[in-house]
Amino acid sequence: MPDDTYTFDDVSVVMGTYNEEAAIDTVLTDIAAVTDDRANVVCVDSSQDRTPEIAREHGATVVEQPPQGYGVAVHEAITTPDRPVVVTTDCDDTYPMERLPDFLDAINDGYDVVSGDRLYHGADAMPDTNRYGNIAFALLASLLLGERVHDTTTGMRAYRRRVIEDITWTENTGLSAELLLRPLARGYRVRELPIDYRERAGETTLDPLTGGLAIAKSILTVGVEERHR
Ligand SMILES: Nc1nc2c(ncn2[C@@H]2O[C@H](COP(=O)(O)OP(=O)(O)OP(=O)(O)O)[C@@H](O)[C@H]2O)c(=O)[nH]1
Ligand SMILES: [Mg+2]
Repeated sequence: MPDDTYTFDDVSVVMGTYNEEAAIDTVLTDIAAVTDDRANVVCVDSSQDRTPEIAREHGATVVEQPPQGYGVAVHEAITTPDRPVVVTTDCDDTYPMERLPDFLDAINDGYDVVSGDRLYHGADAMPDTNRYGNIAFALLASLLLGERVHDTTTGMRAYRRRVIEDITWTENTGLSAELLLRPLARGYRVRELPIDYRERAGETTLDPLTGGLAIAKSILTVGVEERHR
């Protein structure tokens, strides 16, 4: 096997976890099963419930952090591992961990960022407001980038660690969009991979209106900044 072909020994799966007691056992069990227990797992945790204990029982690295929002947690999560491939996911059992091999294959095909596109298959499990919001975010981002993107706020992506290290990240709620837009604007090889999306296990902590406005602002800020670089 050539040196530049990665296996799950080269992969870290990382996530923010905020009171995900209802889902974390399933998510970490799925990751272990599909990666033959070879991916290392990092949870940046702000929970008051048993989430961090469950994560440790699964052998995950747990970094504790006061709750400061999605992007603060995920930024810590993506910059913690030292493995060459970093995969993000949410810890609410919405993303198909059985697709991890496809994400790794696309990295091995030469892509720098592989982004799970939930809207391709219709995202029936997504609340209507979120779905229409996500379609609007993708159109706005496509307009600013001059290139069609389909799902800017997906939580499931694989990155070559080099991309994460080469770029300065500024957004919080909008970090997911930023993690797609800046690499695209800078000419990294980015691929969107259609994925299924399931209904969330456990309660949401996100307010769709304030969250949505923050994401729209991030897309505008990042889009305009990248055009003027
Ligand atoms: N550590 C930490 N994790 C967070 C924080 N906010 C969100 N998360 C985690 O980040 C991931 C994404 O958050 P979600 O609540 O699923 O956000 P979403 O997918 O946009 O919305 P819903 O799934 O509809 O609730 C989940 O695993 C959360 O537990 C935070 O402030 N701190
Ligand atoms: Mg979620």
